[in-house]
Amino acid sequence: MPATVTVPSAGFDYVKRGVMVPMRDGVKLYTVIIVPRTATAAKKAPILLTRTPYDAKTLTAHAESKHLSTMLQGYDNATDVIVDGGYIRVVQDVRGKYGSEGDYVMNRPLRGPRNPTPVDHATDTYDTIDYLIKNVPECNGKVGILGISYDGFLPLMALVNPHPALKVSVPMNPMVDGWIGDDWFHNGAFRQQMMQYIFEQQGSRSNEVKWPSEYYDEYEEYLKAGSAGELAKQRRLDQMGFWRKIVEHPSYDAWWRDQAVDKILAKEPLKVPTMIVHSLWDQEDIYGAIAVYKAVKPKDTNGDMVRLVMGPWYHGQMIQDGSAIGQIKFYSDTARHFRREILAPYLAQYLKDDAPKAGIAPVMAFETGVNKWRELPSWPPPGTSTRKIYLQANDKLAMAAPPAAAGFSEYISDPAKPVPYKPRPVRSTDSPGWPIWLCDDQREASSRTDVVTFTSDVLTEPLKITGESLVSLVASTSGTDADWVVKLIDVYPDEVADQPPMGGYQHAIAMDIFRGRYRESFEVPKALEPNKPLTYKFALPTANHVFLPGHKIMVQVQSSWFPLYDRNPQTFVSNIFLSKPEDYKKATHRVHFGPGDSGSFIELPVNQSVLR
Ligand code: PG9
Repeated sequence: MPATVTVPSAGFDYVKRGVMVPMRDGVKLYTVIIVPRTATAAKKAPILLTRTPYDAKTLTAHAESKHLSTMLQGYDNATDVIVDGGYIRVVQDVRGKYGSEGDYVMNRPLRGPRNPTPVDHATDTYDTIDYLIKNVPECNGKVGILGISYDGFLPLMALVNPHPALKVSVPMNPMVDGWIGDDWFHNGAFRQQMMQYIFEQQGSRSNEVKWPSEYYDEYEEYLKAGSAGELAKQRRLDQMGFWRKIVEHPSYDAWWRDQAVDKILAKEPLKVPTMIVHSLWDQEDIYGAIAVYKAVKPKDTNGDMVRLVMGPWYHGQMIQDGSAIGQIKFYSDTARHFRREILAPYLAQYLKDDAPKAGIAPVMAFETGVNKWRELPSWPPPGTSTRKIYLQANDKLAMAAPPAAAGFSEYISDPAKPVPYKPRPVRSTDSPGWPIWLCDDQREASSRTDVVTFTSDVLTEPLKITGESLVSLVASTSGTDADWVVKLIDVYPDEVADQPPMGGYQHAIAMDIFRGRYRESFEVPKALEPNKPLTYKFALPTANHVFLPGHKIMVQVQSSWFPLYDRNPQTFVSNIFLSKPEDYKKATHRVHFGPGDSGSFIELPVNQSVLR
């Protein structure tokens, strides 16, 4: 082997440099700077920056090709936009990961009570941009930041005291609030398949220490272990600081609230134009983008600072093929449309010296069911009003108020046989299994005895929903704690002419889980009174969907979603992470219905606007 190897670069259409960029505390961050030859000649190209904990070198080295378009293939590169736009591409490892110096803290909080150091992602972004505009001579002095997920959380952190050269930010599928509805918990139910992520992400600088497991099927692995805390003990996850924090903070206390990025940005002045990009079937961060939109939009008094894009995608699908998710087809490449017609002109407007105004509507939302992009003034759009749909006797679902008699549907929820969230074997790293599970056929669930279903008559008119459906579930348990999973489903007709296997498909439009102990307060859990009908109110993720004539609406209710969510022992314990095998008990669960609003219903954000 040669001591060093020289890669021939004659004919390459870019120049790549790897530099260590100094931060204000002396720590240096590994940064890949790729300058297209066109920019070398023109000396006026803008920079597109992505900061990442996922290895800058790999993200910019798909193949050491002559051509930038090949080299940037892979995770978190909107390759066509970057290459066709002639941007200087910069990808940087965050402190403590891969080539960067310093210590790594999971979603490092801003400086202050939760972070006693003088640095955070806002200062690191500021220092990086300052370095880039002074040390990349081909740059026109304008920088944009973009990224997906963790790399989408970072463009949001960049908005805190932003550098004046930061001209635009595009957070895509950002992780915003880890407790309410993004990666770590949903409404208090723990997403235990993230334990593996924590182990590998915090176990070593370059993720070379892997989660030790003898199981192929994670359903088996998590069930055998008992509680998430017990599995963590077996796998020595307690070595990782972030895991210890999670166990210390199972409820929504100040530790979580202080780090919620939407709450942070609500207090910051709006200085940088921002396009928030949301995936309607985001299996990882379905909460964050809309939460940030709600937090910052009221401050956008001139209407020129905030844009929201909603596409029919799984997590990160906007940089891939967006023609379908699993069986659900959209009949055009929605992701390519986003990149070409929305993202590219938007970035150009703010970053290029001579680009025209992009004229992107305040909200660009893909409407599923009719499969069309809509240009909207706001979200939810004008014309949205709530309409209740009631769970009723005989497995019925109807807008008409339920008849006078009260009643219930019941099932036994057995922690020894939790409801799988997707067909087994379950593997968190499975592709395409994991990315598409929110669109899996829900018939698997509806044929179980521990899932209750309520179905409407066949629709004769289209029904469009634009926004969050609000669940008002009246339910009881014979135990003292319980989880409630509520799913709003579009049931296809028995015959689908252009796609026969879709006959009768149960396509989930919005679903989420709520941990019963947080019914009265997210901060202070409380035991449930056995056998007492109690009301659980929570929002399902945003939808922009038309239930078409010939389809039916279905609501399913169940009490586990395993192994993604840890099992509720159904016996109240002070910390579910520490629950013991004997705490896990079968319980009888009842979903109640009744006259007026006394029973269970969902408030649908119905939109009357004309369908074209
Ligand atoms: N959803 C992933 C993540 C973000 C933030 C914290 C932990 C995980 C991701 O895809 O980056």
